[in-house]
Amino acid sequence: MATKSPRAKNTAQPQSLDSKTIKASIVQHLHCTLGTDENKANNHAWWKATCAAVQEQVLEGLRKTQRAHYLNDTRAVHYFSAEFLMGRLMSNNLHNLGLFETTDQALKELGVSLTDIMEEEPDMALGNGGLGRLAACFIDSLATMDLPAVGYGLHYEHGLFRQEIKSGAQIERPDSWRDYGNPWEICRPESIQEIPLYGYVETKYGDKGRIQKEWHPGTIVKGVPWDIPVVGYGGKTVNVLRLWESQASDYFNWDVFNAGGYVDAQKENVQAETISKVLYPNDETEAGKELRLIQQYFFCACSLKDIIRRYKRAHGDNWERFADQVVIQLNDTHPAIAIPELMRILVDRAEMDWDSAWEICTQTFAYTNHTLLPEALEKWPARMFEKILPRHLEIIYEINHRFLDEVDKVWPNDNAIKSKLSIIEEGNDKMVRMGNLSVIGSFAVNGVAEIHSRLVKQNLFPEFDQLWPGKLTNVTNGITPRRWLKACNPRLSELIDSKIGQDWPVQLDKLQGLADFADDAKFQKAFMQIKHQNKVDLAADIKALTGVEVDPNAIFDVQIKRLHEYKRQHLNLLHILALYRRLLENPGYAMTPRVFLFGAKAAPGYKLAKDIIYAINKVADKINNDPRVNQKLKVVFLPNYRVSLAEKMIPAADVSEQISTAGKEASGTGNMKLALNGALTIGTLDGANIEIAEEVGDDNIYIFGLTVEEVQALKANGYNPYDYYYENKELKAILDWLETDYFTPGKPGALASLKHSLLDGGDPYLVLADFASYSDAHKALDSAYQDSKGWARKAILNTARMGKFTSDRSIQDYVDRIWKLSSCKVE
Ligand code: T68
Repeated sequence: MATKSPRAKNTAQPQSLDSKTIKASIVQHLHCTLGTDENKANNHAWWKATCAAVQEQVLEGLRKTQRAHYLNDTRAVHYFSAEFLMGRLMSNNLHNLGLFETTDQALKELGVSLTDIMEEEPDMALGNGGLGRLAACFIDSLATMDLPAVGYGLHYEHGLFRQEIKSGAQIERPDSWRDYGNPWEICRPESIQEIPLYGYVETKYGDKGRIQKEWHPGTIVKGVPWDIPVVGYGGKTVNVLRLWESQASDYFNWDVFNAGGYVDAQKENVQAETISKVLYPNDETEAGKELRLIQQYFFCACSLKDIIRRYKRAHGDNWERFADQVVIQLNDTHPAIAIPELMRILVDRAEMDWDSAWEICTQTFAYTNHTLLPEALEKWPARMFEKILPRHLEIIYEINHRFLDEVDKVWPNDNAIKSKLSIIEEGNDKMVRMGNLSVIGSFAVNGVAEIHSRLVKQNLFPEFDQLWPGKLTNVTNGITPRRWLKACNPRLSELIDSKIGQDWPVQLDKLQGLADFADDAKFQKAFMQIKHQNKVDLAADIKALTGVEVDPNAIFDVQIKRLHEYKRQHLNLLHILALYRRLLENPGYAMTPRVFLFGAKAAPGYKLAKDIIYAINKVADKINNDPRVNQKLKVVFLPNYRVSLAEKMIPAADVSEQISTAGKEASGTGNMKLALNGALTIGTLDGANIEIAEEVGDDNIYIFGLTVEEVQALKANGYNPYDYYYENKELKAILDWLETDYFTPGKPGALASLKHSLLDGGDPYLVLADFASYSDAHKALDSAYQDSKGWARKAILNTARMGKFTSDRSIQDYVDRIWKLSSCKVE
């Protein structure tokens, strides 16, 4: 059952501003900030003027918050993340300030639609997917719960690529979210940092034979901070997300220049401005990408300097209280370089002895793991480290050396264990294992859902768990209900308000109160009418975006997430093909009309992922234009899936596809967003699906497929996908279909790579093994939908029982188990 409500206390107190005041402020900004007037202004100008008016309120909150934190000398968490997938901020800020309705009214009086101008805002797409969006939900919760916190990351000039679909295939275009400025951010030149790179290390002998190391960098780059205020719900605490932009510094390359050979020595070095140019799409082999390592070091070094500057302002040069005041959460291993960087600052700059410095470090850092996939565990070539960060490599060797001495005490002379736990992977090309460095340098390590954390302990880091019992723990992910219900689904939010009051956005367990109405015919009707209305809205968007007409009376079945084999969008596609075949073979085949909706970006270098997108689009074209079936079946791939599109799709979903191979999806968070909005999950026992099933109950979710244990056993016994291919006639026919030119006229074999990956490729994610069970689950789901009252009850109970998955609960878990933070009220 749901856990106790977290300590979030704010209810959104509408601020004292009335619509007249807001109106005046918007018009004032239209005139004096934008230099235009009511007659000339287009939606973009109205959007900017409204942002400016809202930002005035935001900045007042920011000033008060910073003053309160300073006066109280609060312990704070510093969330280090290479990604913050913020999406749009206008609606969120208005809701959190309690100014949404008033602003809506003010704009109406000016003849302007708030909904329309909100569409002017580009998404801040500074993240790939779940990991980046989690960071964004977490900073919303931190502010809402009045917790002192700073988010630290990179101010990418280009976020995740914009996806276009041309003749069915994904094309990547640059994302230019800042072309016309970002009204929410503030540049802080007073806090610029200088960051060294490259060069060499000099060994010096100081007093009493003390060895001193001095890093002579080859170049220095400038880190310019941009602050994005993060407004908590209720509008009291306004924290900051500080993102670093790289610029060439005045000292750029001076040393090398003076030493001669300027041009030659610098040719292969990364230029300063390129560091924060672009976000790397994930799922690529990252080893070897020098710029990516520099990005990581650049934002960690800037952030640490910033933290230390703030600490010293209050505590001078006395480091004793550092770990009492500062906790740094590493969002995956991407910021793990912060560990040796803090060691360098303490040992080389503050001249602290190693043990004291290590004590501070290991009391400061905590690390969140987001994946078990071996290819996603970060490793960097040692020679790349040596070139870019020569002193850090030395420090890493020293950390490792001392650590392996400890290992030897527990497992004497056991070289196998040592080589497994070592930060350095030996071989022709030595590698630095960032996961091992993160575990060794942190005081806590967490996975992101129960099952994932168990697998982190049992399979990924079992010896570390033995070495430091209790260090490895779980914090199940969550999502902010402010964005993912209140703001994105206003109709449902209003209905909920009318039944259980207005506290649920900060006390999500209160949704349980809706369960009392799960069988109430009137409530069911209202709930399902809202779903229908949301589907009507989405259908209009689909028509506008793709030209495809879909019927809001059909089941809207949604799979939205990054494209990856382990997420198995191709399992969904195979099932769609099965339905298509069944309808062709038997026009009377009984099924509820269904619209399958996809949204997914593939990493540009991930060939099979792009082939799957192409296959979905080609199958969609065929089905949507086949009058024999298109009254019952439609397939739509919505291009450029992103936060703002998710906000439109999620409220309109009936069915949520969460179909990863068991053991592969660390948690998932889209699963939570969809269930919160009343979609029923069809899913495997993987990641947070397991906990969702526990909460909503077996009758209200469609679970299918192999369990983690069954996956392991099947693989251990030698999985042969051909067994399923020959066994299951329907499956064979579908796979063979992909080799013809039925979906790609004149181009036979254009979809064949899918079939090959599933047969000769060995089907690494057991798509064929789970197919029959998946198909059965869909049949059960379809017949359940026929019973409209039964379905309404299930949908309501999904919403009612999602309280556990508020990110406020996740943050409270971090506070209690890891951060040991206290809240600080801002008056
Ligand atoms: C996701 N990871 C997990 N990674 O896949 C998902 N990777 O199960 C989980 O719910 C979510 O994290 C939050 O915990 C990612 O999103 C990345 O985006 C990524 C980015 C760069 C490099 C590697």
